[in-house]
Amino acid sequence: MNVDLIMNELVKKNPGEIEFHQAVHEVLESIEEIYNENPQFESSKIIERLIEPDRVLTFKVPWADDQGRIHVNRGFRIQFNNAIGPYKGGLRFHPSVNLSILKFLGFEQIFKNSLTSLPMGGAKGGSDFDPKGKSNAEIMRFCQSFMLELWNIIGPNTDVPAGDIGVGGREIGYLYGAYRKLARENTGVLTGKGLNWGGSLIRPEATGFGCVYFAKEMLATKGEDLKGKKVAISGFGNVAWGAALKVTELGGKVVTLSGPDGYVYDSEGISGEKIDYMLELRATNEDIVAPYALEFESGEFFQGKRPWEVDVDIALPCATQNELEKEDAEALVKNGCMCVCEGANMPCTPEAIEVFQGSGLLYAPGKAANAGGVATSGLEMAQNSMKINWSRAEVDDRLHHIMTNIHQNCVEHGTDEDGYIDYVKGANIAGFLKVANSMVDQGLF
Ligand code: NDP
Ligand code: 2IT
Repeated sequence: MNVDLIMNELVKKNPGEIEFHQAVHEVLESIEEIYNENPQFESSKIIERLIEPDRVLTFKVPWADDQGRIHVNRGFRIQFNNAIGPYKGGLRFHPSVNLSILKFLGFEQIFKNSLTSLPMGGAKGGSDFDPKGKSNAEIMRFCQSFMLELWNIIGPNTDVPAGDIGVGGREIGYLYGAYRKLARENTGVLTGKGLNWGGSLIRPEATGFGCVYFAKEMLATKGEDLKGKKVAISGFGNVAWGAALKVTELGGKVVTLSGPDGYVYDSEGISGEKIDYMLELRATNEDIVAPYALEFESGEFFQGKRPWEVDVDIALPCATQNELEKEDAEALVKNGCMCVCEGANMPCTPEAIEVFQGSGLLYAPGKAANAGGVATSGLEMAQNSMKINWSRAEVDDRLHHIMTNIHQNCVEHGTDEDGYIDYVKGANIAGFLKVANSMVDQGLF
């Protein structure tokens, strides 16, 4: 494989899709060596087949607002690869959603799902619908219209969507209700469902919990743990919330959260009712964190700024892609940060990652560190298939075990000669090998 040649071809074929190019480039660089050592990959043209999605569906989503005005959004589902299991991946509702963003997310999902050790292929979907300022009734009508197109191509053994930015428990509920009506069946077709209708305990917390379990393993390689550590978290959504809960439980102190409007610094730590307040903020559909500083005296709001300028031991970017750039990375390193563990998908730019790895700091990419969300989705699917519910402790134990296992896999495939653990390389190689070998075994499709 020649990385430059493949990238040139990819850029030519998918012009302007910069996030997709970025995600593919990172994987190619990591797997180049192992790919070239295994001639069956080249003769089966595995990489060329992996970077082209199996299929892309785009569709119209018309809906009426509370005043009766009609709007039209675009819906997407990208079924990227199902070599190791049914297509699986979240739905994102955000005005920035386009083909490039969903292709980067769908591509990453292939490797992430492979790392979980559960049988799940890679997919992603969503819409450029903006939930900001919408009423519950509007969100419901939008979800119903979205599902009117989607239901036909998903199913418990074909494609199982879940949440992502802008899609949480409420949206999964409306989507599931519409699916059940259209398909005339009640099956485990979505994950992140409510507990009363097929959901799994721990799924809401899973991405954040998993990310912190992963950070704990990273710290242990240096003989460290979370106790007494100051932690910067970005975002205030589902992932940020779960991470804040687990950091606090393990004795760390969360000092920031953030939104598109800026960040909040709380020197006393964001714990207890302050973490519960994050759910309230998210449920307002207003998409701002500034009210935190009005609600809690110890909170200070920094408009238009990012939390990476704060002096912390650990950084958990949990908001969105490319939210931590080179200058942010330099600031974190300068302040003595020892560990950066990605809760979001691709939140650090390639230049920021270079700074982290160059400084020898512990850095883990989202496809390994945030895999706990989709892993617990896989556990929800398993429970749905068996028609039983596991206890909170059972799901949490399994999640913990899966994250430890992913960490071990990264160490095995990513440890450099000088002992530095390159988690990017480790995650990409381990995730890739299982999928690539499965594709070779199953012939040309
Ligand atoms: P949520 O919608 O619950 O929360 C995301 C929050 O981050 C939103 O409030 C969003 O606001 C905010 N945000 C977006 N951009 C920025 C920014 N530039 N600065 C600060 N805040 C921002 O989504 P999730 O918590 O589910 O997802 C967060 C990240 O985690 C995403 O990258 C997602 O792909 C990833 N992820 C999610 C998983 C899950 O199970 N939910 C699993 C694995 C990864 P706004 O809408 O205005 O942008
Ligand atoms: O990015 C992700 O892994 C998710 N949004 C979760 C996907 C899932 O199917 O649970």
